[in-house]
Amino acid sequence: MHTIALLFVIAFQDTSSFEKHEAMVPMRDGVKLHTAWYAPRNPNGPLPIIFSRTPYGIEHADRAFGSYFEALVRDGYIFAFQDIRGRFGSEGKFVMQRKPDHRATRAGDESTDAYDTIEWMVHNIPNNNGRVGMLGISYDGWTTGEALIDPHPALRAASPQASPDDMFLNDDFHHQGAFRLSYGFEYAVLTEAADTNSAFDFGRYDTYDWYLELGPLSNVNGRYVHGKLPSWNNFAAHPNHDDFWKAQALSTYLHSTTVPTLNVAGWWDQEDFVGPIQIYEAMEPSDSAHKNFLVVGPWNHGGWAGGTGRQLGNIDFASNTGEYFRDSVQAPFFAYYLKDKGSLNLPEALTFEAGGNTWVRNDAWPAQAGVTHRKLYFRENRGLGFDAPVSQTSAFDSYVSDPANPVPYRNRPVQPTYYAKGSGWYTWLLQDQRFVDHRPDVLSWETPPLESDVVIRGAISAHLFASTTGSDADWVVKLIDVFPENYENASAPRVTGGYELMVANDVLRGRFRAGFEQPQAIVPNRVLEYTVDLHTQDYRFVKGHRIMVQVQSTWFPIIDRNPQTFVPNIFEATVADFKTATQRIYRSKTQSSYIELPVYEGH
Ligand code: PG9
Repeated sequence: MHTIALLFVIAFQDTSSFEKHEAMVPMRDGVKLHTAWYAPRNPNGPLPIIFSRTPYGIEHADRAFGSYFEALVRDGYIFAFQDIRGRFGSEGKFVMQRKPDHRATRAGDESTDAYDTIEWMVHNIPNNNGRVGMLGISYDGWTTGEALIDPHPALRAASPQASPDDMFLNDDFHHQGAFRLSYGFEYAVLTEAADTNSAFDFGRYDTYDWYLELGPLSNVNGRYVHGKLPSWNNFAAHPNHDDFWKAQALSTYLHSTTVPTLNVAGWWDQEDFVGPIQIYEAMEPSDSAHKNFLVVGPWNHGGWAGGTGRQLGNIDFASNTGEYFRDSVQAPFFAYYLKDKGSLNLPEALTFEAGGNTWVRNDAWPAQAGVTHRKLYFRENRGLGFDAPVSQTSAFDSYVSDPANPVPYRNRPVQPTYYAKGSGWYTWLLQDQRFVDHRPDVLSWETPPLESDVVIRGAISAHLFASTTGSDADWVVKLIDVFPENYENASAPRVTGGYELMVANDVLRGRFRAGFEQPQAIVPNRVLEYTVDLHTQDYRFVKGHRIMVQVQSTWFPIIDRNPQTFVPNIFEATVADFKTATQRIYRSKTQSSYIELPVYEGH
């Protein structure tokens, strides 16, 4: 393992107009946390404090003064940063997503640490106006969310951005019960192999082969990390949706919305897309004062923090969406609540409709107004259509899924996630899916070219009537926009005719079809209905494009290989448990697989 500097999307900027101060701030249990703040040299009066808490090291915190904070710097704030417990300059022990239950025992957690630090800052940082705003992306978004649990009264605005929520159901470590192998392993090494950031030395550029040669998951401890990574041990000890996972999820706690909150997500976030939306939804029922907002743009993980946000991967979104967010959403939000400046021009949910490339102001999310839920059916000859199949017989399409030859989740080479010289990780969700289209274990169904635009705005789900010859199976479903054969766009020259862009996608581990707490074996060859949550989207399939759905049973190595033989805990599966299986996807009148789409028909 070697030390790495985590590259965040933000560039260094001159901080000479600030005075830097540092302190070890005491928490309620005596642990001291390394805190730095930057105060403008010539303020025009007391200023609010913008505060971020991170496991990634605040020694380079001034990098945030690049584009991410540019508009905030213009408006005038004191900026404070803190290393969380057990990381970099802070005392105490790091625990991955430490659960917030220490208020009674007076031991510290991320929620009480935020509280205690805010209390200290408003009394010890000179020239502050008594108001604090918190923001951060991903882990720093999650620590921002933790501060919203019994918040300090001086916390007057918060923006948890790309924060994970329930890590068994979605986000970094699992999706619908399927373990995110490459991310889970590499992130545990990053944060737990040392007090600073580390990367696993694969000794290879393409990790696909490394993970395949790894074999069963028990070899991670057996061959490489020998029980030294607490998170890896927890993945193995908690293979179902138990209290361990529920106790870390922010949505378990956020049922009293008092602090104005700007939740931020990216449609193509490769790490924490669902979390922010679930946090927004958890806060909504108690938001009678209308202070809880959602913004979702055409971004990858944290993509709004730097650059213009006009392009992502090969795709062009026709305007500078990141700049728009920073200047016209984030900065006015904090100015309004922390400085009583300006007016708030935020709808309940601001979403970017990719494909049509416009911002949409929604009065609810998932959107309701003008939306009709329509079924898009799997049809004969690999077709898709809004008319239900008529065939009475048990019509199906079939493929063989082989765990020894799993479908790559992205175009190889699969560089290590945090590969310093550039990794395809950051934009894999936008890759042209033709790279797997003709594998025999990836089936596609598609509509004819659309005669008019189809706009989807809201919640999407796949309903597969499927059977397997095994006793467990993964069902990966991808909703795809197929560009016309004659497509040309000078702003997106790598999007060639027939490009297959994923619009929504996810995997369900079949053992969890009836609930995530108790896995159940599948009866071989029995046709069952599997519901795969494809979450929400705002997307325009433009006239002349086609809508495609792909189904497959491996997605490697982002998802570990399902042995396809039921074992109570896949972390304890042996080589002999991994077997090929024949999968059938049914499309008859009585067993009609479909995608439920929120079709927007308003004007
Ligand atoms: N996706 C990262 C993460 C957040 C929270 C827990 C674990 C991982 C991150 O980018 O911070």
